[in-house]
Amino acid sequence: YDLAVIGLGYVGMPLAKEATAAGLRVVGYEVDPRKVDALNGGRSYIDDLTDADLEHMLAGGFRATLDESVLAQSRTIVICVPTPLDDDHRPDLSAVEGATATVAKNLTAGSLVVLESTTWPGTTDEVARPLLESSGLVAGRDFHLAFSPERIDPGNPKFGLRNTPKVVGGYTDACRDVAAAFYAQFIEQVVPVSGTREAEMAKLLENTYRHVNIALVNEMAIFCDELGINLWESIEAAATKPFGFQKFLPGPGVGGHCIPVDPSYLSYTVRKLGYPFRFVELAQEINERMPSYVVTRVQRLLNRHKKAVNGSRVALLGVTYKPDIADERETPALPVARGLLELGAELVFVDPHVKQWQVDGTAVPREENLAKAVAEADVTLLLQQHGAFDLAIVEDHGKLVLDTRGVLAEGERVERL
Ligand code: SAJ
Repeated sequence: YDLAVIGLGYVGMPLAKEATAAGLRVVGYEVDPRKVDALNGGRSYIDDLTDADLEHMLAGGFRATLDESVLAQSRTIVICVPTPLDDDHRPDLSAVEGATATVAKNLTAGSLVVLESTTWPGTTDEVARPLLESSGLVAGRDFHLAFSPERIDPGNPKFGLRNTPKVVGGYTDACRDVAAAFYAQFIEQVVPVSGTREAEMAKLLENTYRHVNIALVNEMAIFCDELGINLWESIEAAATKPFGFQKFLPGPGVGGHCIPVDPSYLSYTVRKLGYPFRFVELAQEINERMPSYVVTRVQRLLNRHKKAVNGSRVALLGVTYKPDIADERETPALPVARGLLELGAELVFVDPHVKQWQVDGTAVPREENLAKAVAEADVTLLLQQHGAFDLAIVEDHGKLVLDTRGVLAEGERVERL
């Protein structure tokens, strides 16, 4: 094979797709038999990969397999497995170590190994390389080793793998050049950097930048509410500045598997130097506090109308972490719901992408009909602006509404965060 992709998720599959479309012979290695069966059966479980895309890939020779020996028959091996946090909020590299150990058992001379998983600077050199060299082959001499961060943004209609510049750092300059040439076969722009750490750090910078800027506007939302200043307007006004300003919006908290997670990989590295990365730790504290702030705002809104949270019905609109996709990872809706339940609220949720939803094991009733949910609720809480939501219904029929996304027209019944 020209390429073996390890980890067939929302990062691995777009890579396999573009490489196959470029005429490369591609095989996907997975540890989950259900994924292998689904893919070889033409059933995609990836938001951005349709069954038609998959059929096309299969017709182009792509196959998924549980058989690790395919790695020994692949000139290039790219590792695209998750790098979550463990229960103590520390980097969990177990998937990367497992995948790399499997590669080491099947490593052949002259191959290229690339790590794409987001991780702390030094992982490729200090964790992956020793594991790979346990094969007896030496990085830079017998095989090439590189790091190239993934920049797949699920649901993004404009940017995909082909037209998103690809940063590449190598264990040696030759490693970098071989990896850059590999990606140049199907990605428009490759951005070589001097080492694997620079490539690892670029990714962490991208997402930490996003995380701290979201925390900035979240903290501003809190004091602007007390100052009686419409921050949403100020943000739109600031965004008219044609240079040097990027718009971020307050919200009920930060979800997903990138933005809340990646900065922890950076602060973990800095702490190894013996001091905190204060910016990130403060941003995490602010973003993690937003769900309870939202609960407080619901409480104040009800109280102003002589109601208590206890016994009130709250309609939660949108429980995913991002609009228009069915991904609930780290969704702030969960801690918001938990806080409201603790105060005795009665919840229903409305979300076209989520068929059933639980909070700590308790199922939250689902209301299919937005108008009904909004009309019957004492307060409606807009947490995610799904395109499917007819916002006029919320504005017109909501008894009381708290809009955490700044998309509704404010009025005596509708309040923004
Ligand atoms: N959020 C805010 N305010 C904002 C932006 C986001 O509260 O101004 C919240 C969202 O509601 C969400 C969380 O932050 O809960 C994360 O949102 P996101 O738009 O960053 O979405 P992600 O997690 O899918 O981030 C991905 C990242 N892509 C990669 O890591 C390859 C990120 O780097 C992209 O910038 C982002 O998509 C994007 O631009 O959509």
